[in-house]
Amino acid sequence: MPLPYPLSRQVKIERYAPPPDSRILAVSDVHGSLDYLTGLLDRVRFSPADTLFIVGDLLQKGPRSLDTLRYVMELSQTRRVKFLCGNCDWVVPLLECGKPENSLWYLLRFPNGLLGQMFGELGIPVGPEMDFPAAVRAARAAFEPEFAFLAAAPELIETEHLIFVHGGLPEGPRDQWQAWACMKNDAYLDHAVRHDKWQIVGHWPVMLYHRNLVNANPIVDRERRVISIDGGCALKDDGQLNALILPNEAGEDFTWESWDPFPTARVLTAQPASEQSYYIRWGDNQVEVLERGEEFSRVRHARTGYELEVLTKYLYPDGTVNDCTDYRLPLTPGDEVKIVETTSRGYFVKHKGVSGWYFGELGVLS
Ligand SMILES: [Mn+2]
Repeated sequence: MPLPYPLSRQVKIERYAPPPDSRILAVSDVHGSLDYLTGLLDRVRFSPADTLFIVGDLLQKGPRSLDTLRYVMELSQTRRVKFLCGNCDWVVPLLECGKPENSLWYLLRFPNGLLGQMFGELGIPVGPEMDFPAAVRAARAAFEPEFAFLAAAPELIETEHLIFVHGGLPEGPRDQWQAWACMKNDAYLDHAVRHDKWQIVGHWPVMLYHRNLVNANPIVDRERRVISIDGGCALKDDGQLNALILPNEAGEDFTWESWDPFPTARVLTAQPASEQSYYIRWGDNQVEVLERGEEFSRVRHARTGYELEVLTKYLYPDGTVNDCTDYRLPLTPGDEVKIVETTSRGYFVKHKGVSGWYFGELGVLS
């Protein structure tokens, strides 16, 4: 079925040449998590010599969309920041597509998103009875620079060696690439289109590509020349924001830095990896509760029959469960970990971007 306008609109492509000596950084899927973005930019010592690509989904789902947008707009005044739209940033085209009820539905589902925060600043109450078109008109008048910034952004930026696109490249010839298909291109690594240039994509949290453990680090697919960088910040409790660091010249010398807000600790006792484990993730998270406890419950994953213990607070009333794993991390004394959860049985931690359980002793880092 053909997509309705504006979803069918051809992708807006910007060609850009960073200065030859510039370090290239790529960040995606900030989703209104301003503290992750500022924390990460501090960590990579983001400077005027760098070029920062923001590969879409700057907004929505997280707590501070409007502040994050304003921060990036301000940063763009003094630094080289190249922002391209993801499906969650496409506020202007979706408002113009003639279906305000879709936008209202989205707003009611995510009242703390960009529009909700604009309405909040204007003192307009959000609810099913609101005059949505009038509220949008008021917001567009009051937040003219913000709307203009979003409307001006392309959905794809191309340099001599690199393509930055939120979801991925659609099949078919370039003049038929549709904007929406470039942004909302789910699970791209499962069907990625090979291109001469390296593609830097976000959109699909990278942990969803792994089966038995949770790994938030960028995935470099050298065969198809795609790097997927969405570390699940704002969407996953143990997520992180990744900054991919790329060479400006042709080359495959990629590194990355990550930021998350979790406290750091030092492993004191050794622990071997679990022999088997499973990762229950969003979209495939129906479970049967076998034994409900106050802190932990034993569940059976509906599709696979795999049984594991999960935190009871992760169980949802509709029979699904928050993302979780029973993976036990292989750790040796001296390893640095981030503490995501402290429980009576042990810790749920991250080690170098991989999440799992640790049942030994931790020393606090000063
Ligand atoms: Mn997205």
